Amino acid sequence: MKADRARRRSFLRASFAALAAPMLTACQRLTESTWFPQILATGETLSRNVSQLLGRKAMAQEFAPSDISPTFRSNGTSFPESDSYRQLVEAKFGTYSLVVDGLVEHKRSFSLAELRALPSRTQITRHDCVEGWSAIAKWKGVRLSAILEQVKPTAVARYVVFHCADPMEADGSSPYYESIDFDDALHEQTILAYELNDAALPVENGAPLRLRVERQLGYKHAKYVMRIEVVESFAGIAGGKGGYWEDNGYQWFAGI
Ligand SMILES: Nc1nc2c(c(=O)[nH]1)N[C@H]1C(S)=C(S)[C@@H](COP(=O)(O)O)O[C@H]1N2
Ligand SMILES: [Mo]
Repeated sequence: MKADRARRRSFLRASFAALAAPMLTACQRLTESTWFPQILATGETLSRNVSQLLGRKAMAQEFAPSDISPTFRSNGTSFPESDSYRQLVEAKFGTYSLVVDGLVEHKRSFSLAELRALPSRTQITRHDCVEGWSAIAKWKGVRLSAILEQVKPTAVARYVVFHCADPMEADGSSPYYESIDFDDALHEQTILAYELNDAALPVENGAPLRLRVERQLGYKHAKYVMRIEVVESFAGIAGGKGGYWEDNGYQWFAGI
């Protein structure tokens, strides 16, 4: 039994290596950058099956303007309970800045104006929440790949972590957080949205900046993003599972 499982595992590992090498080369060509981390050569990805892996470059479905849902509800936090967030709202987010740090060559922060000046993308997509509701909306935001190009993740970087403004505990601790790998971080449809349905992103939907990672479930789409941290592992972050809901038992890879 044990030997059988070991054999199967080493077979999987060998097939994976054969698959990963050409894909990695393709990715590198795609992004034309030397900093592109070795996203596929990891044990973590072994836990996803091969069809999922091959599908990771695929685009999420996009819809027509006529498909947009009449309302886009708010779920989870609808107003972060902290003095610093309240001050941001009062200043109409003029004082907001996004901190980008961790395993990057150039740590820095970006004002909303600076983010708006970076390459953007507009997309009409469907949001699917595990609680059993979906809604189609139009999102506009800065491409996460454009931000990463500015800061240059180092060669050991594996994940991008989003730290949010909303505390999940009544005492003001445990801010919501989420993470994705570079496969998703560099995907064309992965944006930090500042507009919803052609208007400034409302507070209840994550103002001033929220993640859209269209091929994953709702809880991955971090709202109220204050800081992006590039890491090699989740070990030092909250419960260590890579996200608030993950620390509470949800899957880290929430592919739709
Ligand atoms: N910071 C933060 N991000 C979050 C949440 C949250 O409570 N706090 N809830 C998540 C869940 S479960 C969903 S379904 C979506 C809801 O986004 P919406 O409020 O724009 O509908 O945000 C996700 N991102
Ligand atoms: Mo959700």
